Amino acid sequence: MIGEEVVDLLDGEARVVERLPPLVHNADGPSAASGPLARQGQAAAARFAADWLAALGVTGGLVLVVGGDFGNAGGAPGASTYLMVDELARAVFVSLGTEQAGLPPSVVKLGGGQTRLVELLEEQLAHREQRRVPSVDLDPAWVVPLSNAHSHERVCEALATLGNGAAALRGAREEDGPGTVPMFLVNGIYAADGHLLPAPVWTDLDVRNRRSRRVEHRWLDLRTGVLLRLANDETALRTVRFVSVAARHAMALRAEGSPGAIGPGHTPGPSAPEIPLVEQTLGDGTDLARTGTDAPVAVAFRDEVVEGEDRHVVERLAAWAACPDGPVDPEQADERLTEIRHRGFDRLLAEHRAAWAKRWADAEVTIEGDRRSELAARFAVFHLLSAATDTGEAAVGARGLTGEAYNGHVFWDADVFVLPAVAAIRPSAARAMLEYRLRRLPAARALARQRGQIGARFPWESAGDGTDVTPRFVRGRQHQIVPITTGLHEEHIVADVAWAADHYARWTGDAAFLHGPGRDLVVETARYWAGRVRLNRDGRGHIYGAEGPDEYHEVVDDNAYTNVMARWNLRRGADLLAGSEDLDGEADEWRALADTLVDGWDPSRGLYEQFAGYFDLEPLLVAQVAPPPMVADVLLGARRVAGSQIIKQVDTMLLHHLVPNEVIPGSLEAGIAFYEPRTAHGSSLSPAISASLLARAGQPDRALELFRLAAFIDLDDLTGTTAGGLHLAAMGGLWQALAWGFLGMAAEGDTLAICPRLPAAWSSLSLRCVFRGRSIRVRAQHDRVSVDCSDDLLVRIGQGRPRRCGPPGLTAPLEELSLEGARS
Ligand code: IFM
Repeated sequence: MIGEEVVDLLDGEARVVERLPPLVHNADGPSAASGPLARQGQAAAARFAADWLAALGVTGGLVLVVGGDFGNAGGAPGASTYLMVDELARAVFVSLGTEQAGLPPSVVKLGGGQTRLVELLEEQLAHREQRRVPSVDLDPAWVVPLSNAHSHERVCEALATLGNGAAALRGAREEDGPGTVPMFLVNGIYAADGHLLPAPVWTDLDVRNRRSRRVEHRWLDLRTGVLLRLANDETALRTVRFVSVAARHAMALRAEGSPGAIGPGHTPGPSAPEIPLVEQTLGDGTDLARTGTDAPVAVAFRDEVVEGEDRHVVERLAAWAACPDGPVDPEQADERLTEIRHRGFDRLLAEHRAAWAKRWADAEVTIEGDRRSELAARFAVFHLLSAATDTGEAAVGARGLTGEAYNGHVFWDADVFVLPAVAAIRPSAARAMLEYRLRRLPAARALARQRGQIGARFPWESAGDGTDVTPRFVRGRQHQIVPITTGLHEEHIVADVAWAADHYARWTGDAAFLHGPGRDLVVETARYWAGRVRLNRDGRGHIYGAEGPDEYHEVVDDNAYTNVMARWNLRRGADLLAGSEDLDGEADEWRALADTLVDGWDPSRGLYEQFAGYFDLEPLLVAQVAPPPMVADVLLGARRVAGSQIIKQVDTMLLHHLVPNEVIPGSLEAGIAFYEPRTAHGSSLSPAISASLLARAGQPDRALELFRLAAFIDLDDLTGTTAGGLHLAAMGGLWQALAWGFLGMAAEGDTLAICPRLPAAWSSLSLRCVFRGRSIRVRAQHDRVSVDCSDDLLVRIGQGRPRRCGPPGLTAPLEELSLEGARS
C-alpha cells in the first residue's frame, strides 16, 4: 500500500520527507490493523507527521498526502483517518489506489499506484529546477490579506513589512506604481540629522503589461514570515519574498510570470530621492548599491533568470552589510551574498520557515470564539518578534523599522510597552533592547549634567548616539510653529528605563543582569531623581515642571505618574545599592527621600490626582465630545483641552499596571471609574492598557471593547497614521492586555501568578511564552485554567497557594471566590 509517505510542498514542489512510522501502531502488530485501535494508531501517526512538519514551518496547506484505501479498508476506516486530523485540515489528499469502498469527497482520485507517485514527485522536482515560486499555506488564522486600493498602498506596505530585527523591508510591490514607496531600513543606522537612513531598495523588478492591480491578491503569512503576491491576469505574476530570520543578512525574492511580463531589469533606489545612489555592477553580475560613497549600508544582490516556454522566473538573493560609525566596506555585502548564494533560495527558505516555527513555539496566541481578534493578536506578536534582534543592541523605535514616522527614534514605547512582551516571547531580544540603553548611559549622564543634574537622564527621543533628538517644534496646519515640550519635560522616561531593566530581570530571572551590567540603569536613574526632587519646607518632596504621559497637559507640578515612578526608582535603586559599604548612606537618603514624595493620593475622593490642580479643571468627559479614539486637542483646541479633565492617554492609571505595589490597595476600580471616561485614547499607546486594567478590575467585556480598539489600530488604520509605520507600543500593550489583563499573569518572585478574566465572547485564551527559562503555555477557559511547562515551575492560581507544576503541567478549576479581588 502506498500511503505511508507524507510529502511536503516546500517551495511548490513535493518531496517525500520521511517514511512514517507504521500507521497501525499497537502492541498486537499488523494483524490488529482494523477497529478503533487501528484508527487511533493512524491518527497518531498522522499527527506525528503533521507536528514534525509544522516544527519545520511546513503546515497543512503545504502538505500533500498521497495514499490509497482512503475509503473503508476491511470494514474499518482506511487512510481517511488522516482527514480527521485537524493539523492536516488544509492538506491536499490524493488517492493513487483502487478505492473499492469509494472515496470521501475531499480526496482527489488519481489512481496509477506507485508509477503515478513517481510522476508526481518528478513534477515537483521539475518545479524546483525551474525555480517556481513556492506556495504559502493560506490558513485564514495566520494570513493577513492586503487591500489593493491605491489609497491603502502605503498602509499595506507598513502592514506587510518583513524584518528580522536587524533589517526590514516594507511590503511595497516590486514595480513602481501609484502610492508605492519602497523602503529598506537597517536597525541602528541613522543619518547625521538623527533620522533612520533609508538603505538601497533591492526589490525593484521590471513588471510589464499590468492592466490593473485590482486583479491581484497579496497575503502576509504570519506563520512563516513571507509575503505572497498573485495576479489573476495574463501576466500570471506571482512573487514571494522574505527577510531571513535564520540568516541575519540574507533576503530573497522570487518572481514568475508569462514571458514578457517580468524582466530582471531593475533600477534600485533609496526610498528618499534626495539621497544619491552609488551603484556598481561587478563582473559576475552582482549589483552593489550604497546610498553615497561613504554610506554606512551596502546591499549586494544578484539575479538568476530562468526563461521557460510559458513562464519566466527571476530569482534574486540579496545581502546587506552595515557599519553605524562610518562607511561600510561594500565588499562585506558581496562576501555575504556569495555565502547566501551558496546556500541557495530553497535552503534559505526552509531555514527561515523552521526559524519562524521555533519563534512561534514560544509566542503563539490562540483565542477561541473570536478569530478576528486572534488574527490581530498574532499580527501584533509577529511584528513584536520582528522588531528586535537577539544579539548586540536593538534600537526599537516607536514604529520599529516599519516606516519613517518619528524618524525611527526610540521613546518610552520601547521600555514600557514593547519590552515586557518581548521579554516573555523572546527574552534574548529584550536583553538586546536593554543593551541599547546600557550603551547610551554615558550620553544620559552627559544630558543630566547639561541640565544641571546628577545621575543619568535618558532623553525623551534618542537615535544612534543617545543624545536628545526630540524636535523642539513642528509646523501646524497653517504652517505656524508649534513648540514641542516633551523633550524638555517628559522626564518619566528616566524611571521607565529603570523599570524595564527591573521588569526584564524579574520576568526572566536574569538576576545577574540587574546586579551586573544592568545595575546602573536603575542606580544612575535613581541618582537623577535624588537630585531632581525638591524638598519643601513642609518636608514633602515635589517634582515641579514635568510632563506626564498625558501630553494634553504639558508642564505640570507633581504629575502622579512621574512622582510615583520616581519613588519606585529611588527605592529600587536603594535596594541595589544596599550592601555596597561606601554607598549605603546614599541608599538610606534615597529611601527617606522616596517616602517624602507627593503622590497625588486624595483620601477624601479615594483617587490619585493626576497632577496638582487637575481636579479643579473643567470636568469635561470624552463622551460629551466624540467617541474614542479622539484627537481632542484637534477637535477642541489645545487650550480648551488643557483647561479640561480630558486626558490624551492612560496616565495615572498606568501606575496600577506597572507598579501595583506602589499604589493604595483597592484603588484600581475607583481609579478606572473616574479616569476612563476622561481618557480620549488619542495616543495608540493607551487603549490596550485600559483593556488590561479593566480586565483585572473584573470588567472583561468592557475590556474587550478597548482591546479591539488597540488590536485594529493598524489593521484598520484607525488613526490614519499607519502609512508612516506600525504602532509597536500598541502591539506590546496588546500582548500585555492578554497576559496581564485577561490571563492575570504576574511574576511573583519565582512564582507565576495567574488570575484569568475572560470576556463572554471568548471561550478560551491561550498564550505561549517563556517565564524564568521555562517554555510555558497558559490556557484559560471560563471554568478552568491549565498550564503546560517545560520544566518545574511554581504556579499560583487566583488567591490560592503557590503549587509546584512539573511537565506536562496542571489543570485547575476556577472557583469564583478564589479569584475575587485577587489583584485589584
Ligand atoms: O511615546 C509616545 C507618546 O506617549 C505619545 N505620542 C507618541 C509617542 C511615540 O509613540
